[in-house]
Amino acid sequence: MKRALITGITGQDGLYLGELLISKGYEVYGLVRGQNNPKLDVVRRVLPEAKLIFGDLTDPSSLTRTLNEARPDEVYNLGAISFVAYSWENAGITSDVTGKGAFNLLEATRLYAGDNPASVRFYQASSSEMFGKVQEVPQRESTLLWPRSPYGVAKVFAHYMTINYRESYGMHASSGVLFNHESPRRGPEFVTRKITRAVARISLGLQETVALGNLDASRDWGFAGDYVEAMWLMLQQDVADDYVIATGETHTIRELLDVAFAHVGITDWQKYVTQDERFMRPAEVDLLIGDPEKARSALGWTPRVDFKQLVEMMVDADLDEQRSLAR
Ligand code: NAP
Ligand code: F7E
Repeated sequence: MKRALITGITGQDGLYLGELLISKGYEVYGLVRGQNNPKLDVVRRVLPEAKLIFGDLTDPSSLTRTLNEARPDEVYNLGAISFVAYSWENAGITSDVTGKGAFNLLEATRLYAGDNPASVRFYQASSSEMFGKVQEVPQRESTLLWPRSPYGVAKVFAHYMTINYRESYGMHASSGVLFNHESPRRGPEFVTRKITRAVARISLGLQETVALGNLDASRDWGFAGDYVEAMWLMLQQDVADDYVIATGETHTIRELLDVAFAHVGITDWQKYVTQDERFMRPAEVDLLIGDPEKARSALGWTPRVDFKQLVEMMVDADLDEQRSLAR
């Protein structure tokens, strides 16, 4: 039985990856931070088989203890402060967790692996946010990075540190440059879920309007359930490498609004949407569209859920949730 350690197991991807690995017969260990973490109940319900260990990416000794207890064959570093807008207001802690936290885990894993650094496979959750002010369209593995947020800068540090540990110590360390991926488990602060939840509530008469920021940004949105398969595939390769994971399609926030509102029979969504300066960013990433060709040819990975299916799945889940809350 293979053993895997997941940091960020309480997050969207952590839950999907935990389910995938358990379905493949892995013994799954999850790092959980904080005293009385409010997401513990969700993890215990979705992943009753997972063994949870308390620690924090900013606390190296807790990572050493976690590795000794979990004795993993594979380490998936999904833990991060991941909300881009928050990262301007909290750049220090974002650097500590999202950037230096990855280094802390790489170093703890290297020391844990001892004489055979490649014996423990390592996945780093890199991000399309690293492309920022994009230097090439579509973005691929070789595209120059130009981050536009403290979060993006922290991810660039973690990305290059992962490559450096591979090149310096021969670690089997891979970095997945994942474009935006969403699901009904997405945090409500991200634009997809904010919209699908508001659409559900507006259609049920529970909310009148939703306030948003920039409606013209374009994102390459995929389904989180598809993307965690790519993470696992990367660690099954003989040689570690970096891969862009994306759908190859891009859509604006306006298109997202079209599809989400149309799903509940509303075509004139403009009267339900206001724009608010508070949701504008100091520096925006205008256009993201990834080229997933390397992942397709080397890993055999392709996304299964398209944009419309994704948005409709999220609206349906929010309708169910809102109806059950109203009961
Ligand atoms: P998420 O839902 O925000 O989950 C982040 C996870 O990190 C949570 O489990 C959180 O724990 C944990 N965490 C935060 N601070 C920590 C700390 N100090 N020590 C240990 N764990 C900590 O993010 P996600 O959408 O699942 O994304 C997973 C990873 O992929 C993240 O690294 C994210 O930056 C990256 N990524 C995401 C996307 C995307 O579109 N979703 C795209 C590219 C890359 P708590 O529950 O305790 O807060
Ligand atoms: O914003 C615009 C906003 O917060 C998407 C994270 O998972 O993906 C995610 O980062 C776009 C931006 O995601 C609102 O300005 C408009 O252009 O959903 P988001 P993100 O910033 O792309 C990357 C790949 C990650 O790695 C991150 O961890 O939507 N937008 N109005 C808005 N965004 C939000 N949140 N709220 C609004 O009201």
